[in-house]
Amino acid sequence: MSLAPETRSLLEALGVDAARTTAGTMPSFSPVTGEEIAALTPDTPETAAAAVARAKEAFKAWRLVPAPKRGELVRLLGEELRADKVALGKLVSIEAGKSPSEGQGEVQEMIDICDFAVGLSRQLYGLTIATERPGHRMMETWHPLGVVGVITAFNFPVAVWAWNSALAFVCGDAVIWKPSEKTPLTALACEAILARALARFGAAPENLSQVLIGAGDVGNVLVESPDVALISATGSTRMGRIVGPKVAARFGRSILELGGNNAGIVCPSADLDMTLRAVAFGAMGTAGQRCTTMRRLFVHESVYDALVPRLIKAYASVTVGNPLETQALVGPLIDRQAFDAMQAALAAARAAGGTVHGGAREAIGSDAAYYVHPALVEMPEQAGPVLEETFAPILYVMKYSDFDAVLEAHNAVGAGLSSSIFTLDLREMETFLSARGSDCGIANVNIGTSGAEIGGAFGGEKETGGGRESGSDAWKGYMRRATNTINFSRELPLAQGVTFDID
Ligand code: UN1
Repeated sequence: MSLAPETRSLLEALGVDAARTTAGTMPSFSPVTGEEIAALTPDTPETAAAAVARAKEAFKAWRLVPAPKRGELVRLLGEELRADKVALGKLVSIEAGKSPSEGQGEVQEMIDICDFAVGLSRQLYGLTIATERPGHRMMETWHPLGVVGVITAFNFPVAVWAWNSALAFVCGDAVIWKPSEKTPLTALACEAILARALARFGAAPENLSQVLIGAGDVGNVLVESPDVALISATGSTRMGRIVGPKVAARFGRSILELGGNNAGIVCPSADLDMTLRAVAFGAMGTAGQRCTTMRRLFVHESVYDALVPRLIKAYASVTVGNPLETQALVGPLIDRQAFDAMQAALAAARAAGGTVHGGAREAIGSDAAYYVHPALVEMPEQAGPVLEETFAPILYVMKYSDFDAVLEAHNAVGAGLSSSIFTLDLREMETFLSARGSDCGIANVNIGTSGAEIGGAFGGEKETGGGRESGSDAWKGYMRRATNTINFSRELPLAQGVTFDID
């Protein structure tokens, strides 16, 4: 089966100009078959700089459009996404290797954030604050911020753009998107879908949204440009260590959504049937390539033998296969590099005393596609590769006996994105959610670590970067706040009782 013609007709149906995907020097591969499906013309640092200049102009006009009117553009984007949900979801499956259900789930996440942002466009509230001076009023105003540079990873090739763009548009910002070089086609498809919404909207400035195709050198222009007010970057902690300091050095703003090393704790009272299903999806779903994937599991010694053998069985029976041709729950890894990293982690786990179940490559399709059976590794302790994020389906399982000690072990890794506790015990649950509990940005009870809804703020602490995207008040990161004090009296009282009388 050759995916190239199928991809081309899908791109055509989505409205992407074929000439942009066939004539270039930058190949694009599908992890489903490993074959080359497109050849694109990459941007250069020069074209990226020109995009920044154009975005700056677009921002100047867009910031003056009333926010609820800006919301109308996002409402239309949501409509276009609804119309193209199946096609875009399929392209996500081709380019990122997701199952059809997960590919479409990702587009649904885009639709959800559009709906959220439309409502938000009438709720960009500031506070009115009591002042200590008579005849004065103090308030906060939220203004558009500027040009937002969005850098995204291959694993959520479209949803993360939508989280950022839907909010940025209603907040009055212009967007430049640098998608992963592993998933340029879905980015071009989003650009085409947005173009339809913009055409219907009619009144948006040119270049409100631009896409830059290319590698790190192109993204670096956004990172270093003083004209890009906010960098919202999703990817590895390694990437964040490069991007974060560069943006900070120019006093830019950043929202970093980096690695996760997410854990679950299974307590004595846990509903084991439910826990089993939650762990299976959390650890094996999306072939372990979510930043929220469950990577560590602490199981209380009293339920270890009731749960872990069942989990090992579930691992053995999970279906791995071509997401376009089968109903398999687990699709391919993104590329060879991911496969090599997984095998290296498994070797290190063995060396550290781990017992590995699964993890072998499966001969599916051509040699250039990397399908693996998910691995469950029973570890004697949390050491070696367990402390690091490996972007592959490996779940390290450890036994615990003491609740306080397991909380400490839970937090004893660099990343701090997502976490779960499985318990029916109120004390354990509340402790896990308390100040001395999980130190992650997401802490769940009786559900897995992945699959967050868009309504909550998404992101995490420590090496996860501290940024928050998506719901709640994450929009504040995309606007600038002004504190206004207004004197409507005939006097000029100074704050803090200071006097400064001139004749
Ligand atoms: C990511 O992996 O970068 O919570 C994002 C989840 C999804 C988003 C994941 N809603 O798993």
